[in-house]
Amino acid sequence: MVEVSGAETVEEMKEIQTQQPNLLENEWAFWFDNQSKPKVGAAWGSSLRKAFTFHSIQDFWCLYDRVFKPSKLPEKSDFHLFRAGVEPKWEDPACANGGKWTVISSNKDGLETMWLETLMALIGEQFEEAEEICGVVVSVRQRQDKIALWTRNAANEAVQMSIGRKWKEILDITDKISYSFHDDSKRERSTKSRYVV
Ligand code: MGP
Repeated sequence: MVEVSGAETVEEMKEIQTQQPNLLENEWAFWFDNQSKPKVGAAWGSSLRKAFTFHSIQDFWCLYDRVFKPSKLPEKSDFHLFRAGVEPKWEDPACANGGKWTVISSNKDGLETMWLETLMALIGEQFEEAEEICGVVVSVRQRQDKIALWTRNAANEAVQMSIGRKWKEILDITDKISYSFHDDSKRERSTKSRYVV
């Protein structure tokens, strides 16, 4: 058990622990996008919502446990965890010159585990190039579920390759993963892979 100075009883300790949240290095926000019942003619992003911003490990666990698990998502929906102040859109200045690494998942348990591992790596700032990372999106789809790690400077191949390698290590996967540029996605629906690791 973590020792809390100044506490003499368990009750006092619990009280102090609830008063002293373990602050994360950065503030993060959970978002969701439920596109399962799209409105006719609605623009992309019209169902995208910011849900909660948090700054402590306690709030993270509470939000994750109660809501932000892919198993709770209906088909055609996404959860996002992005740095506070960055919107999960190509149009956001932090994402505008960026791209994403994508991992495909063929089974729901694997998706759940990879999502949690990625969330913990982000809020725990496990990537050397942490500032390069905008956030992560989990997408539940009929064809195949996926997780995409969004980064800032797509053209910086060395940085993206390093992030891709580290992500695979965190997820403990050996299959190849690929990186696409948002700029390419804006131009055409099926985007080519720019980097593979
Ligand atoms: P996508 O991210 O390439 O794939 O977006 P998704 O949502 O996994 O696709 P699905 O078929 O599996 O559902 C698909 C389309 O959504 C793009 O071609 C765009 O038309 C639109 N879109 C997606 N994103 C992330 C953005 C965005 O950030 N901004 C805008 N304007 N449109 C987007």
